[in-house]
Amino acid sequence: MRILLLLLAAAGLCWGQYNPNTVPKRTSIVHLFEWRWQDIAEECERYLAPNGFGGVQVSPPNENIVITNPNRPWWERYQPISYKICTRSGNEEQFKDMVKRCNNVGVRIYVDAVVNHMCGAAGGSGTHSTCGSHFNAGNRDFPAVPYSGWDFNDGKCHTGSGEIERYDDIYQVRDCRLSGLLDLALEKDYVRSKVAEYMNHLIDIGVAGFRIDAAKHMWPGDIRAFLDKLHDLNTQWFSAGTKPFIYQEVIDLGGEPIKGSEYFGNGRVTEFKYGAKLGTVLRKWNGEKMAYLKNWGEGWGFVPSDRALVFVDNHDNQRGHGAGGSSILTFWDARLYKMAVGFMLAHPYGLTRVMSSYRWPRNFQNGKDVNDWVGPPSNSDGSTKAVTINPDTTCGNDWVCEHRWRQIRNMVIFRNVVDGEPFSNWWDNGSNQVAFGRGNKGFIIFNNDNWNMNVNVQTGLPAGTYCDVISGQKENNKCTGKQDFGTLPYHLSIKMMEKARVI
Ligand code: QV4
Ligand code: CA
Repeated sequence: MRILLLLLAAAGLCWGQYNPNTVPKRTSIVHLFEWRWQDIAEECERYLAPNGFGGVQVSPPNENIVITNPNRPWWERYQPISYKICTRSGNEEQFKDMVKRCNNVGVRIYVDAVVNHMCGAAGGSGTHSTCGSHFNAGNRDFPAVPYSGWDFNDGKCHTGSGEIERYDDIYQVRDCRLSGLLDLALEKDYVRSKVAEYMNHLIDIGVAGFRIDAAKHMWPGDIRAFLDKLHDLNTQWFSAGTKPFIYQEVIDLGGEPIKGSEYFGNGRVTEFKYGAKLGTVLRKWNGEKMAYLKNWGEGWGFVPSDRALVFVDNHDNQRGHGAGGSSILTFWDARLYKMAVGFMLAHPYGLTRVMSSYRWPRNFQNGKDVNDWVGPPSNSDGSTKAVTINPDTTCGNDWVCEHRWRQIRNMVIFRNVVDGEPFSNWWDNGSNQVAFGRGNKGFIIFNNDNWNMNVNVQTGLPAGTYCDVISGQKENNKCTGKQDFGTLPYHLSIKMMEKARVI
Protein backbone atom coordinates (compact mmCIF):
# COMPACT_ATOMS: atom_id res chain seq x y z
CA MET A 1 0.00 0.00 0.00
CA ARG A 2 2.82 2.41 0.86
CA ILE A 3 4.34 1.95 -2.61
CA LEU A 4 1.04 2.95 -4.21
CA LEU A 5 0.75 6.00 -1.98
CA LEU A 6 4.29 7.01 -2.82
CA LEU A 7 3.55 6.61 -6.52
CA LEU A 8 0.40 8.68 -6.23
CA ALA A 9 2.25 11.34 -4.31
CA ALA A 10 5.08 11.30 -6.83
CA ALA A 11 2.59 11.74 -9.63
CA GLY A 12 1.42 14.88 -7.84
CA LEU A 13 -1.95 13.21 -7.43
CA CYS A 14 -2.54 14.84 -4.11
CA TRP A 15 -5.91 13.24 -3.58
CA GLY A 16 -8.22 14.15 -0.75
CA GLN A 17 -8.79 17.70 -1.93
CA TYR A 18 -12.43 16.69 -2.56
CA ASN A 19 -12.91 15.62 1.03
CA PRO A 20 -14.07 18.36 3.45
CA ASN A 21 -12.05 16.74 6.27
CA THR A 22 -15.04 16.91 8.62
CA VAL A 23 -15.35 14.50 11.52
CA PRO A 24 -17.47 11.47 10.51
CA LYS A 25 -21.23 11.93 10.04
CA ARG A 26 -21.04 15.72 9.86
CA THR A 27 -22.13 16.32 6.29
CA SER A 28 -22.86 20.06 5.86
CA ILE A 29 -20.96 23.31 6.19
CA VAL A 30 -22.41 26.75 7.01
CA HIS A 31 -21.28 30.12 5.63
CA LEU A 32 -21.24 32.52 8.59
CA PHE A 33 -21.00 35.53 6.27
CA GLU A 34 -19.23 38.54 7.82
CA TRP A 35 -19.28 37.05 11.33
CA ARG A 36 -16.54 38.07 13.76
CA TRP A 37 -14.04 35.37 14.73
CA GLN A 38 -15.01 35.49 18.42
CA ASP A 39 -18.68 34.97 17.55
CA ILE A 40 -17.83 32.01 15.31
CA ALA A 41 -15.76 30.43 18.09
CA GLU A 42 -18.71 30.72 20.47
CA GLU A 43 -21.17 29.43 17.84
CA CYS A 44 -18.97 26.36 17.22
CA GLU A 45 -19.08 25.44 20.92
CA ARG A 46 -22.67 26.38 21.80
CA TYR A 47 -24.51 25.41 18.59
CA LEU A 48 -22.65 24.01 15.59
CA ALA A 49 -20.96 21.09 17.34
CA PRO A 50 -24.05 20.01 19.34
CA ASN A 51 -26.16 20.13 16.16
CA GLY A 52 -23.78 18.24 13.90
CA PHE A 53 -22.50 20.98 11.57
CA GLY A 54 -19.29 19.88 9.85
CA GLY A 55 -17.61 23.24 9.39
CA VAL A 56 -17.78 26.97 8.77
CA GLN A 57 -16.90 29.00 5.68
CA VAL A 58 -15.55 32.29 6.99
CA SER A 59 -15.28 35.63 5.19
CA PRO A 60 -11.84 36.54 3.77
CA PRO A 61 -9.51 36.94 6.79
CA ASN A 62 -6.80 38.92 4.99
CA GLU A 63 -6.34 42.69 5.06
CA ASN A 64 -8.63 44.51 2.63
CA ILE A 65 -9.12 48.03 1.37
CA VAL A 66 -11.35 50.34 3.44
CA ILE A 67 -14.05 51.81 1.25
CA THR A 68 -16.03 54.77 2.54
CA ASN A 69 -18.13 55.49 -0.55
CA PRO A 70 -20.36 53.62 -0.28
CA ASN A 71 -19.84 53.29 3.45
CA ARG A 72 -17.98 50.07 4.25
CA PRO A 73 -19.63 47.75 1.68
CA TRP A 74 -19.46 43.99 2.33
CA TRP A 75 -17.52 43.65 -0.90
CA GLU A 76 -14.52 45.64 0.33
CA ARG A 77 -13.37 42.31 1.73
CA TYR A 78 -12.93 41.04 -1.84
CA GLN A 79 -10.28 43.70 -2.49
CA PRO A 80 -7.07 42.49 -0.79
CA ILE A 81 -4.29 44.85 0.32
CA SER A 82 -2.13 42.18 1.97
CA TYR A 83 -2.25 38.69 3.46
CA LYS A 84 -2.06 39.90 7.05
CA ILE A 85 -4.83 38.42 9.16
CA CYS A 86 -6.73 41.48 10.18
CA THR A 87 -10.21 42.60 9.08
CA ARG A 88 -13.46 43.72 10.62
CA SER A 89 -13.94 40.11 11.73
CA GLY A 90 -10.88 40.31 13.96
CA ASN A 91 -7.10 40.00 14.23
CA GLU A 92 -4.76 37.03 13.97
CA GLU A 93 -4.97 36.10 17.66
CA GLN A 94 -8.76 36.02 17.48
CA PHE A 95 -8.58 34.00 14.25
CA LYS A 96 -6.23 31.48 15.85
CA ASP A 97 -8.50 31.19 18.91
CA MET A 98 -11.51 30.56 16.66
CA VAL A 99 -9.74 27.81 14.68
CA LYS A 100 -8.54 26.11 17.86
CA ARG A 101 -11.90 26.24 19.66
CA CYS A 102 -13.85 25.09 16.60
CA ASN A 103 -11.44 22.25 15.80
CA ASN A 104 -11.51 21.20 19.45
CA VAL A 105 -15.25 20.55 19.17
CA GLY A 106 -14.95 18.95 15.73
CA VAL A 107 -16.10 21.91 13.63
CA ARG A 108 -13.79 22.75 10.72
CA ILE A 109 -12.86 26.17 9.34
CA TYR A 110 -12.71 26.88 5.58
CA VAL A 111 -11.18 30.14 4.42
CA ASP A 112 -12.50 32.23 1.53
CA ALA A 113 -9.19 32.74 -0.34
CA VAL A 114 -9.17 35.85 -2.54
CA VAL A 115 -6.00 35.21 -4.55
CA ASN A 116 -6.90 36.12 -8.13
CA HIS A 117 -6.46 39.84 -7.56
CA MET A 118 -5.76 42.69 -5.21
CA CYS A 119 -7.88 45.86 -4.86
CA GLY A 120 -9.53 47.83 -7.66
CA ALA A 121 -7.26 49.75 -10.04
CA ALA A 122 -8.96 52.92 -8.84
CA GLY A 123 -8.31 52.02 -5.18
CA GLY A 124 -6.00 54.99 -4.79
CA SER A 125 -3.00 55.06 -2.47
CA GLY A 126 -2.50 55.51 1.27
CA THR A 127 -3.27 53.49 4.35
CA HIS A 128 -7.04 53.11 3.99
CA SER A 129 -6.78 49.39 4.73
CA THR A 130 -8.03 47.23 7.58
CA CYS A 131 -4.53 46.77 8.98
CA GLY A 132 -3.20 50.21 8.04
CA SER A 133 -0.74 48.83 5.47
CA HIS A 134 0.32 51.33 2.86
CA PHE A 135 -0.42 50.60 -0.81
CA ASN A 136 -0.61 52.38 -4.13
CA ALA A 137 -3.05 50.76 -6.55
CA GLY A 138 -2.03 53.09 -9.37
CA ASN A 139 1.58 51.90 -9.11
CA ARG A 140 0.55 48.29 -8.39
CA ASP A 141 2.53 48.70 -5.14
CA PHE A 142 1.53 46.44 -2.20
CA PRO A 143 4.60 46.53 0.04
CA ALA A 144 2.96 44.51 2.84
CA VAL A 145 3.02 41.37 0.64
CA PRO A 146 5.16 42.55 -1.28
CA TYR A 147 3.74 42.78 -4.79
CA SER A 148 4.91 45.30 -7.41
CA GLY A 149 4.07 46.09 -11.04
CA TRP A 150 5.92 42.92 -12.13
CA ASP A 151 3.32 40.78 -10.40
CA PHE A 152 0.20 41.82 -12.30
CA ASN A 153 -1.29 40.91 -15.68
CA ASP A 154 -1.47 44.40 -17.15
CA GLY A 155 0.66 43.53 -20.14
CA LYS A 156 -1.06 40.21 -20.76
CA CYS A 157 -4.60 41.51 -21.12
CA HIS A 158 -5.57 42.50 -24.68
CA THR A 159 -8.83 44.35 -24.08
CA GLY A 160 -8.96 48.12 -24.51
CA SER A 161 -10.18 48.70 -20.96
CA GLY A 162 -7.82 46.19 -19.36
CA GLU A 163 -10.94 44.60 -17.92
CA ILE A 164 -12.90 41.50 -18.83
CA GLU A 165 -15.26 42.61 -21.57
CA ARG A 166 -16.53 39.26 -22.89
CA TYR A 167 -16.94 35.90 -21.18
CA ASP A 168 -16.66 33.98 -24.44
CA ASP A 169 -12.94 34.80 -24.62
CA ILE A 170 -11.19 32.44 -22.19
CA TYR A 171 -8.00 34.52 -22.29
CA GLN A 172 -9.53 37.77 -21.10
CA VAL A 173 -11.59 35.98 -18.45
CA ARG A 174 -8.31 34.80 -16.91
CA ASP A 175 -5.84 37.56 -17.79
CA CYS A 176 -7.89 40.75 -17.57
CA ARG A 177 -9.37 42.55 -14.58
CA LEU A 178 -12.63 41.31 -13.11
CA SER A 179 -14.59 44.50 -12.38
CA GLY A 180 -11.42 46.55 -12.41
CA LEU A 181 -9.64 44.43 -9.79
CA LEU A 182 -5.86 44.32 -10.25
CA ASP A 183 -5.24 40.86 -11.72
CA LEU A 184 -2.31 38.87 -10.32
CA ALA A 185 0.19 37.17 -12.66
CA LEU A 186 -0.29 33.65 -11.34
CA GLU A 187 1.94 32.11 -13.96
CA LYS A 188 4.87 33.59 -12.04
CA ASP A 189 6.41 31.33 -9.41
CA TYR A 190 6.95 34.35 -7.16
CA VAL A 191 3.21 35.13 -7.09
CA ARG A 192 2.31 31.45 -6.67
CA SER A 193 4.74 31.29 -3.76
CA LYS A 194 3.26 34.35 -2.03
CA VAL A 195 -0.24 32.89 -2.39
CA ALA A 196 0.95 29.51 -1.08
CA GLU A 197 2.75 31.23 1.81
CA TYR A 198 -0.53 32.91 2.82
CA MET A 199 -2.52 29.68 2.56
CA ASN A 200 0.16 27.67 4.39
CA HIS A 201 0.07 30.17 7.25
CA LEU A 202 -3.65 29.42 7.57
CA ILE A 203 -3.12 25.66 7.21
CA ASP A 204 -0.50 25.70 9.97
CA ILE A 205 -2.98 27.55 12.20
CA GLY A 206 -5.41 24.66 11.66
CA VAL A 207 -7.85 25.46 8.83
CA ALA A 208 -9.27 22.45 6.94
CA GLY A 209 -9.54 23.91 3.45
CA PHE A 210 -10.35 26.79 1.14
CA ARG A 211 -13.00 28.36 -1.06
CA ILE A 212 -10.99 29.64 -4.06
CA ASP A 213 -12.66 32.96 -4.94
CA ALA A 214 -13.01 33.86 -8.65
CA ALA A 215 -11.40 30.55 -9.68
CA LYS A 216 -12.87 30.96 -13.18
CA HIS A 217 -10.54 33.96 -13.53
CA MET A 218 -7.42 31.88 -12.97
CA TRP A 219 -5.99 29.20 -15.27
CA PRO A 220 -6.64 25.73 -13.75
CA GLY A 221 -2.93 24.96 -14.08
CA ASP A 222 -1.95 28.08 -12.15
CA ILE A 223 -4.28 27.09 -9.31
CA ARG A 224 -2.82 23.58 -9.39
CA ALA A 225 0.67 25.10 -9.17
CA PHE A 226 0.04 26.96 -5.92
CA LEU A 227 -2.03 24.09 -4.47
CA ASP A 228 0.95 21.80 -5.00
CA LYS A 229 2.94 24.09 -2.69
CA LEU A 230 0.51 23.64 0.18
CA HIS A 231 1.33 21.88 3.43
CA ASP A 232 -0.63 18.93 4.75
CA LEU A 233 -3.12 19.85 7.47
CA ASN A 234 -2.08 20.47 11.06
CA THR A 235 -1.65 17.09 12.80
CA GLN A 236 -2.96 18.55 16.04
CA TRP A 237 -6.41 17.95 14.54
CA PHE A 238 -5.89 15.97 11.33
CA SER A 239 -4.11 12.70 10.56
CA ALA A 240 -0.70 13.00 8.92
CA GLY A 241 -0.81 13.49 5.16
CA THR A 242 -4.31 15.05 5.10
CA LYS A 243 -4.73 17.46 2.19
CA PRO A 244 -6.65 20.75 2.44
CA PHE A 245 -10.21 20.58 1.10
CA ILE A 246 -10.55 22.74 -2.03
CA TYR A 247 -13.75 24.09 -3.55
CA GLN A 248 -13.48 26.56 -6.42
CA GLU A 249 -15.93 29.30 -7.24
CA VAL A 250 -16.56 28.66 -10.94
CA ILE A 251 -19.85 30.09 -12.16
CA ASP A 252 -20.92 27.85 -15.03
CA LEU A 253 -24.59 28.09 -15.94
CA GLY A 254 -23.79 26.82 -19.43
CA GLY A 255 -23.36 28.93 -22.54
CA GLU A 256 -19.75 29.94 -21.83
CA PRO A 257 -16.58 28.19 -23.07
CA ILE A 258 -15.20 27.89 -19.52
CA LYS A 259 -16.62 24.82 -17.76
CA GLY A 260 -16.51 23.75 -14.14
CA SER A 261 -15.06 20.40 -15.23
CA GLU A 262 -11.78 22.11 -16.23
CA TYR A 263 -11.16 22.62 -12.50
CA PHE A 264 -11.95 19.08 -11.25
CA GLY A 265 -8.23 18.27 -11.02
CA ASN A 266 -7.86 20.86 -8.26
CA GLY A 267 -10.90 20.04 -6.13
CA ARG A 268 -14.64 20.50 -6.06
CA VAL A 269 -16.47 23.32 -7.82
CA THR A 270 -19.49 25.39 -6.88
CA GLU A 271 -22.53 24.15 -8.83
CA PHE A 272 -24.52 27.35 -9.43
CA LYS A 273 -27.10 25.57 -11.62
CA TYR A 274 -28.36 23.91 -8.43
CA GLY A 275 -29.79 26.97 -6.67
CA ALA A 276 -30.93 28.61 -9.89
CA LYS A 277 -32.92 25.54 -10.99
CA LEU A 278 -34.29 24.68 -7.54
CA GLY A 279 -35.59 28.24 -7.17
CA THR A 280 -37.31 28.03 -10.55
CA VAL A 281 -38.95 24.71 -9.64
CA LEU A 282 -40.23 25.83 -6.22
CA ARG A 283 -41.48 29.12 -7.65
CA LYS A 284 -43.22 27.02 -10.38
CA TRP A 285 -41.75 29.26 -13.10
CA ASN A 286 -41.46 28.19 -16.77
CA GLY A 287 -43.80 25.23 -16.14
CA GLU A 288 -41.36 23.67 -13.70
CA LYS A 289 -42.78 21.39 -11.01
CA MET A 290 -41.41 19.31 -8.16
CA ALA A 291 -42.39 16.08 -9.93
CA TYR A 292 -39.47 16.81 -12.31
CA LEU A 293 -37.02 16.52 -9.39
CA LYS A 294 -37.14 12.74 -9.63
CA ASN A 295 -33.80 12.74 -11.49
CA TRP A 296 -32.32 15.71 -9.60
CA GLY A 297 -28.52 15.91 -9.69
CA GLU A 298 -26.43 14.71 -12.61
CA GLY A 299 -29.74 14.02 -14.41
CA TRP A 300 -30.21 17.80 -14.59
CA GLY A 301 -26.77 18.33 -16.14
CA PHE A 302 -24.97 19.17 -12.90
CA VAL A 303 -21.35 18.19 -12.28
CA PRO A 304 -20.75 14.78 -10.67
CA SER A 305 -21.95 14.68 -7.07
CA ASP A 306 -18.48 14.10 -5.62
CA ARG A 307 -17.16 17.22 -7.42
CA ALA A 308 -20.05 19.49 -6.39
CA LEU A 309 -20.39 22.06 -3.60
CA VAL A 310 -24.12 22.95 -3.54
CA PHE A 311 -26.21 25.68 -1.96
CA VAL A 312 -29.62 27.32 -2.39
CA ASP A 313 -28.18 30.85 -2.29
CA ASN A 314 -24.81 32.42 -1.60
CA HIS A 315 -23.56 35.83 -0.42
CA ASP A 316 -23.53 37.13 -3.99
CA ASN A 317 -26.78 35.94 -5.50
CA GLN A 318 -28.88 36.55 -2.41
CA ARG A 319 -28.39 40.23 -3.24
CA GLY A 320 -28.28 40.17 -7.03
CA HIS A 321 -24.51 39.78 -7.47
CA GLY A 322 -22.91 36.89 -9.33
CA ALA A 323 -25.17 34.25 -10.86
CA GLY A 324 -28.65 32.84 -10.50
CA GLY A 325 -30.84 35.84 -11.10
CA SER A 326 -34.31 36.35 -9.69
CA SER A 327 -35.09 32.65 -9.28
CA ILE A 328 -32.70 32.40 -6.33
CA LEU A 329 -34.54 31.78 -3.06
CA THR A 330 -33.26 33.50 0.06
CA PHE A 331 -34.28 34.03 3.69
CA TRP A 332 -36.50 36.86 2.42
CA ASP A 333 -38.74 34.13 0.88
CA ALA A 334 -38.93 32.15 4.15
CA ARG A 335 -41.51 29.43 3.34
CA LEU A 336 -40.11 28.41 -0.04
CA TYR A 337 -36.58 28.88 1.28
CA LYS A 338 -37.16 26.31 4.03
CA MET A 339 -38.57 23.92 1.43
CA ALA A 340 -35.55 24.45 -0.85
CA VAL A 341 -32.98 23.99 1.92
CA GLY A 342 -34.92 20.99 3.24
CA PHE A 343 -34.90 19.40 -0.21
CA MET A 344 -31.17 20.10 -0.63
CA LEU A 345 -30.32 18.58 2.75
CA ALA A 346 -32.50 15.49 2.23
CA HIS A 347 -31.24 14.72 -1.29
CA PRO A 348 -27.92 12.84 -1.55
CA TYR A 349 -26.40 15.03 -4.29
CA GLY A 350 -23.32 17.12 -3.54
CA LEU A 351 -21.64 18.56 -0.46
CA THR A 352 -24.17 20.95 1.07
CA ARG A 353 -23.50 24.49 2.27
CA VAL A 354 -26.09 26.39 4.35
CA MET A 355 -26.11 30.20 4.03
CA SER A 356 -26.26 32.33 7.17
CA SER A 357 -26.88 36.01 6.44
CA TYR A 358 -27.55 39.42 7.90
CA ARG A 359 -30.59 41.58 7.16
CA TRP A 360 -30.05 44.79 5.23
CA PRO A 361 -32.48 47.58 4.20
CA ARG A 362 -33.37 46.34 0.68
CA ASN A 363 -34.52 49.22 -1.53
CA PHE A 364 -35.68 48.19 -4.99
CA GLN A 365 -35.59 50.89 -7.64
CA ASN A 366 -36.35 49.86 -11.22
CA GLY A 367 -36.07 46.22 -10.13
CA LYS A 368 -32.58 46.57 -8.61
CA ASP A 369 -31.78 46.73 -4.92
CA VAL A 370 -29.78 49.93 -4.64
CA ASN A 371 -28.69 48.81 -1.17
CA ASP A 372 -27.08 45.55 -2.37
CA TRP A 373 -23.71 46.93 -1.17
CA VAL A 374 -24.71 47.38 2.51
CA GLY A 375 -22.21 45.76 4.85
CA PRO A 376 -22.77 43.75 8.03
CA PRO A 377 -24.64 45.09 11.05
CA SER A 378 -22.20 47.63 12.44
CA ASN A 379 -21.66 50.09 15.26
CA SER A 380 -21.21 53.82 14.73
CA ASP A 381 -17.42 53.36 14.60
CA GLY A 382 -17.77 50.94 11.69
CA SER A 383 -16.99 47.85 13.74
CA THR A 384 -19.13 44.79 13.11
CA LYS A 385 -21.83 44.14 15.67
CA ALA A 386 -21.72 41.08 17.93
CA VAL A 387 -24.03 38.16 17.19
CA THR A 388 -26.48 38.18 20.08
CA ILE A 389 -28.64 35.15 20.89
CA ASN A 390 -32.26 35.68 21.93
CA PRO A 391 -34.04 33.55 24.56
CA ASP A 392 -35.89 31.76 21.74
CA THR A 393 -32.44 30.80 20.26
CA THR A 394 -32.82 33.14 17.27
CA CYS A 395 -30.17 35.79 16.65
CA GLY A 396 -30.42 39.50 17.32
CA ASN A 397 -28.63 42.56 15.92
CA ASP A 398 -30.05 41.81 12.45
CA TRP A 399 -28.14 38.53 12.05
CA VAL A 400 -30.59 36.16 10.30
CA CYS A 401 -29.01 32.89 11.46
CA GLU A 402 -30.88 30.68 8.98
CA HIS A 403 -28.76 27.80 10.27
CA ARG A 404 -30.62 28.14 13.58
CA TRP A 405 -34.10 27.92 12.01
CA ARG A 406 -35.63 24.69 13.39
CA GLN A 407 -36.47 23.27 9.93
CA ILE A 408 -32.93 23.90 8.64
CA ARG A 409 -31.06 22.78 11.75
CA ASN A 410 -33.15 19.61 11.92
CA MET A 411 -32.49 18.85 8.27
CA VAL A 412 -28.74 19.27 8.84
CA ILE A 413 -29.11 16.54 11.47
CA PHE A 414 -31.36 14.49 9.13
CA ARG A 415 -28.59 14.57 6.49
CA ASN A 416 -26.11 13.25 9.03
CA VAL A 417 -28.48 10.43 10.08
CA VAL A 418 -29.18 9.26 6.50
CA ASP A 419 -25.59 9.73 5.28
CA GLY A 420 -24.66 6.90 2.93
CA GLU A 421 -28.27 5.73 2.49
CA PRO A 422 -29.59 5.51 -1.09
CA PHE A 423 -32.19 7.81 -2.62
CA SER A 424 -35.30 5.59 -2.56
CA ASN A 425 -39.07 5.26 -2.74
CA TRP A 426 -39.69 8.34 -4.87
CA TRP A 427 -43.37 9.25 -5.22
CA ASP A 428 -45.01 12.23 -6.89
CA ASN A 429 -48.48 13.30 -7.94
CA GLY A 430 -47.33 14.64 -11.29
CA SER A 431 -47.43 18.12 -9.83
CA ASN A 432 -45.82 19.57 -6.71
CA GLN A 433 -46.45 16.87 -4.13
CA VAL A 434 -43.42 14.62 -3.86
CA ALA A 435 -41.87 12.26 -1.33
CA PHE A 436 -38.72 10.20 -1.13
CA GLY A 437 -36.69 8.23 1.35
CA ARG A 438 -33.07 7.60 2.20
CA GLY A 439 -32.89 3.84 2.59
CA ASN A 440 -34.56 2.77 5.78
CA LYS A 441 -33.31 5.74 7.78
CA GLY A 442 -35.42 8.71 6.75
CA PHE A 443 -38.29 9.90 4.61
CA ILE A 444 -39.41 13.33 3.50
CA ILE A 445 -42.62 14.67 2.03
CA PHE A 446 -43.25 17.98 0.26
CA ASN A 447 -46.55 19.55 -0.64
CA ASN A 448 -46.02 22.62 -2.80
CA ASP A 449 -49.45 22.36 -4.42
CA ASN A 450 -52.16 24.46 -2.89
CA TRP A 451 -54.43 21.59 -1.99
CA ASN A 452 -54.23 18.90 0.69
CA MET A 453 -52.23 15.78 0.22
CA ASN A 454 -54.03 12.52 0.96
CA VAL A 455 -52.08 9.49 -0.21
CA ASN A 456 -50.47 6.32 0.98
CA VAL A 457 -46.82 5.93 0.08
CA GLN A 458 -44.13 3.35 0.57
CA THR A 459 -41.53 4.85 2.94
CA GLY A 460 -39.05 2.02 3.32
CA LEU A 461 -38.95 2.66 7.07
CA PRO A 462 -39.61 0.02 9.69
CA ALA A 463 -43.02 0.37 11.31
CA GLY A 464 -43.01 2.64 14.34
CA THR A 465 -43.83 6.13 15.49
CA TYR A 466 -41.69 8.86 14.01
CA CYS A 467 -41.37 12.55 14.80
CA ASP A 468 -41.89 15.10 12.08
CA VAL A 469 -38.70 17.17 12.32
CA ILE A 470 -40.09 20.04 10.26
CA SER A 471 -42.96 20.88 12.62
CA GLY A 472 -40.94 19.93 15.70
CA GLN A 473 -38.45 17.38 16.95
CA LYS A 474 -37.99 14.55 19.40
CA GLU A 475 -37.43 15.86 22.94
CA ASN A 476 -37.50 13.77 26.13
CA ASN A 477 -38.70 10.80 24.09
CA LYS A 478 -41.71 12.77 22.82
CA CYS A 479 -42.41 14.49 19.49
CA THR A 480 -42.83 18.24 19.99
CA GLY A 481 -44.37 18.52 16.51
CA LYS A 482 -46.51 16.07 14.55
CA GLN A 483 -46.07 12.37 14.96
CA ASP A 484 -49.21 10.84 13.50
CA PHE A 485 -49.92 11.64 9.88
CA GLY A 486 -53.47 12.87 9.88
CA THR A 487 -54.02 16.10 8.06
CA LEU A 488 -50.96 18.30 8.41
CA PRO A 489 -50.93 21.91 7.25
CA TYR A 490 -51.48 21.76 3.51
CA HIS A 491 -47.83 22.25 2.72
CA LEU A 492 -47.10 18.97 4.41
CA SER A 493 -49.99 16.59 4.79
CA ILE A 494 -50.18 12.91 4.09
CA LYS A 495 -51.79 9.64 5.19
CA MET A 496 -49.24 6.89 5.50
CA MET A 497 -49.65 3.22 4.65
CA GLU A 498 -47.33 2.68 7.57
CA LYS A 499 -45.85 4.90 10.19
CA ALA A 500 -43.11 6.96 8.57
CA ARG A 501 -40.76 9.69 9.57
CA VAL A 502 -42.33 12.81 8.17
CA ILE A 503 -39.52 15.30 7.83
C1 QV4 B 1 -16.48 49.06 -10.84
C2 QV4 B 1 -16.62 48.74 -12.33
C3 QV4 B 1 -15.28 48.52 -12.94
C4 QV4 B 1 -14.39 49.72 -12.72
C5 QV4 B 1 -14.29 49.97 -11.21
C6 QV4 B 1 -13.51 51.23 -10.97
O1 QV4 B 1 -17.39 47.52 -12.45
O2 QV4 B 1 -15.46 48.31 -14.35
O3 QV4 B 1 -13.11 49.48 -13.26
O4 QV4 B 1 -15.58 50.15 -10.63
O5 QV4 B 1 -13.19 51.24 -9.59
C7 QV4 B 1 -16.77 46.22 -6.48
C8 QV4 B 1 -17.87 47.09 -7.07
C9 QV4 B 1 -17.64 47.26 -8.57
C10 QV4 B 1 -16.24 47.86 -8.79
C11 QV4 B 1 -15.20 46.92 -8.14
C12 QV4 B 1 -13.78 47.45 -8.29
O6 QV4 B 1 -19.14 46.45 -6.87
O7 QV4 B 1 -18.65 48.12 -9.08
O8 QV4 B 1 -15.97 47.91 -10.21
O9 QV4 B 1 -15.49 46.76 -6.75
O10 QV4 B 1 -13.66 48.66 -7.64
C13 QV4 B 1 -17.56 41.25 -4.98
C14 QV4 B 1 -18.76 42.04 -5.52
C15 QV4 B 1 -18.35 43.02 -6.59
C16 QV4 B 1 -17.23 43.90 -6.05
C17 QV4 B 1 -16.04 42.97 -5.72
C18 QV4 B 1 -14.81 43.73 -5.26
O11 QV4 B 1 -19.71 41.14 -6.07
O12 QV4 B 1 -19.46 43.84 -6.93
O13 QV4 B 1 -16.85 44.89 -7.04
O14 QV4 B 1 -16.45 42.10 -4.66
O15 QV4 B 1 -15.13 44.57 -4.18
C19 QV4 B 1 -18.40 37.03 -11.60
C20 QV4 B 1 -17.17 36.22 -11.20
C21 QV4 B 1 -17.30 35.67 -9.81
C22 QV4 B 1 -17.67 36.79 -8.82
C23 QV4 B 1 -18.98 37.44 -9.31
C24 QV4 B 1 -19.41 38.57 -8.38
O16 QV4 B 1 -16.98 35.14 -12.11
O17 QV4 B 1 -16.07 35.09 -9.40
O18 QV4 B 1 -18.77 37.98 -10.61
N1 QV4 B 1 -17.82 36.27 -7.46
C25 QV4 B 1 -16.67 36.38 -6.54
C26 QV4 B 1 -17.13 36.73 -5.13
C27 QV4 B 1 -17.70 38.15 -5.10
C28 QV4 B 1 -16.58 39.14 -5.40
C29 QV4 B 1 -15.60 38.64 -6.37
C30 QV4 B 1 -15.68 37.41 -6.92
C31 QV4 B 1 -14.40 39.46 -6.57
O19 QV4 B 1 -18.10 35.80 -4.71
O20 QV4 B 1 -18.29 38.44 -3.85
O21 QV4 B 1 -17.17 40.33 -5.98
O22 QV4 B 1 -13.49 39.04 -5.55
O23 QV4 B 1 -19.47 36.18 -11.87
CA1 CA C 1 -7.04 36.44 -13.31
